[in-house]
Amino acid sequence: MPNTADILVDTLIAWDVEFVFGLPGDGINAIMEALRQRRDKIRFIQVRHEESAAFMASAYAKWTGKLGVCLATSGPGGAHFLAGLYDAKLDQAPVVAITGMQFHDLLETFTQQDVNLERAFEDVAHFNAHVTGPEHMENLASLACRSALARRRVAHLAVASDVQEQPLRPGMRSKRNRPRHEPSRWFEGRRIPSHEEIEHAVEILNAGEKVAILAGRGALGAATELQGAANLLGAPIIKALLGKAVLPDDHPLTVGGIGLLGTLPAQEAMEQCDTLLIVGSTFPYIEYYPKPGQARAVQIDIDAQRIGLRYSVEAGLVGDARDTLRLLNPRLNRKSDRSFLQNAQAGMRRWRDMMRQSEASDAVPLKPQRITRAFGERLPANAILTTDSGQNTELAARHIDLKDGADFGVSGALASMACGLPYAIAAGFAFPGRPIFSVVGDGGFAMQLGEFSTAVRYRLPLKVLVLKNNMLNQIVWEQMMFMGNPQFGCELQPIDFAMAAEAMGGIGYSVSRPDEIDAVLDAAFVAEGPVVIEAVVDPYEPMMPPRMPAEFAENFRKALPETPGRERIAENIAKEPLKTMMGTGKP
Ligand SMILES: Cc1ncc(C[n+]2csc(CCOP(=O)(O)OP(=O)(O)O)c2C)c(N)n1
Ligand SMILES: [Mg+2]
Repeated sequence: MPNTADILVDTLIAWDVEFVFGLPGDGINAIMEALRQRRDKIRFIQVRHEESAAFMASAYAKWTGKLGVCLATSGPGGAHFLAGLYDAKLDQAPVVAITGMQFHDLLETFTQQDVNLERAFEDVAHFNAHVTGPEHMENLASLACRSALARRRVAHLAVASDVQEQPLRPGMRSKRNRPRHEPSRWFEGRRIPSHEEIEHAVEILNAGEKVAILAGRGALGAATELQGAANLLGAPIIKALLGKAVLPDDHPLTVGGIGLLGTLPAQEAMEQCDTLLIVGSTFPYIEYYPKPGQARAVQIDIDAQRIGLRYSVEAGLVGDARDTLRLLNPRLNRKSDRSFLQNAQAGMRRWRDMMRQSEASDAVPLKPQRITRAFGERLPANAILTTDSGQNTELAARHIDLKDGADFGVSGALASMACGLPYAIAAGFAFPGRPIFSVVGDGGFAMQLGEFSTAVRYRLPLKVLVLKNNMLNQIVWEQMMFMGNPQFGCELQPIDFAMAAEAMGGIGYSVSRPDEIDAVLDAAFVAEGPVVIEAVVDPYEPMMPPRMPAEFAENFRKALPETPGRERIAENIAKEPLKTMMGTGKP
């Protein structure tokens, strides 16, 4: 007779789960055994930290649209999941998290590793259940899979370790629990908006004179339709960070990213538009949207709950982006006045020239823009790019041009440090054979440094650019700009990341001068297997929004006199592009 763990793993297999990211422990020994027995049908991917496993499950789900599954033992193992699971919750990724618990009759007795993970995950998990036996698992395993996929949220199953070993027993089933009443698949309906709502949206968009489009992750896969809408509406496409791969970065219809790590023409398009079409995005920074009342807005989102989340929209189109745009586009009139788009395109040319200036600097210490650009220029069209949370995110967003066919991923709404590497590793399983690249900060990379050995173990074609500024740099500028305070608590103890990579069986390079870049990258890009390229970069290179609000600029000046490295910072902000961003130069 199968036991609870067998039923769980068989159900995952029936639901087409190919990978389980996790780390063993005595709270999940029976599940590990069930996985071992089925290792030709489902792969257990061993991580070095359960947080990474949860990030990998989240990322895998985001990369593929399929279930991401992670497994951790009772107590500390499950507790380590939390950040990764919140990443899935906030970015709406379908994840099934499985945790062990103590023996069922010792729960809540302060026994070893007695953490009530069901209670601990109450907020992060949309579906959250404590499995009481094999008959119960028959129901809950499929329901967890279906819940995660249908709601695009985290489903959590906690199973006491002895319960995992219990076999299905005749006579133990309750009267009402008929066997085999759960299907092993889920049914996905296509969602399209009503005819009336489409007509309403058409009226708004056709009436607009300066239409901007904000496209996010929900627009992935709708590039053709998005371009169709933008062409008809004469509308520049602003890409929220998670929508970076929606269109190639040098596409004439896009003005790049928005927000602290965005571009000036994207910000100006938001500031000047009279109509906004949001496609598959809930980019969280409300202050970067048009002012309330400034623009009439239409939003397309698969999730009705998220329509109107950031901006008061008049027409809400609940549906898949591609299907909805296909209904919308034939009804849109082609705008004869193209000036709004043309101005945005001219602004984008100026912006890109300005970026190229900063990327051309011969300064030592190396400018992070220069090495990021050089790294990015070598990416093939089918590259997968991940980044972390920090100034490195801004550098990857602004200075790497993704081509048609690339994919991009990062912890979005959670914006968690230490996501870049697990996202990259998950890409290795989601897209076997494709080259993977990651731009991370020294702070975030150090948090889960040991996970690099997972990339080595599974021989993933991964190249990690570590921007070593020995600083939690984004926070330096936030403390200054947001608060008017000098940096405090942001310096990092330097780590030799090239040596660390070698110590883990990978390949490590270090670069600290512009004249070394080509040779180092040439070698790194032909090297097989996981590679770390440590770039020692200027710790005093500010991270700025495309245009400093007056309040930020004032705070910045207030904080500067007491900030370590103030002379170097002053030198840096006197140069482009920071001069323009500070409002002291012209783009
Ligand atoms: C887990 C986590 N802790 C703290 C933060 C706040 N935070 C955001 S960016 C950042 C600095 C990251 O430093 P590093 O990885 O070195 O990147 P850099 O900004 O220097 O490129 C911090 C501390 C966060 N986003 N996530
Ligand atoms: Mg750093």
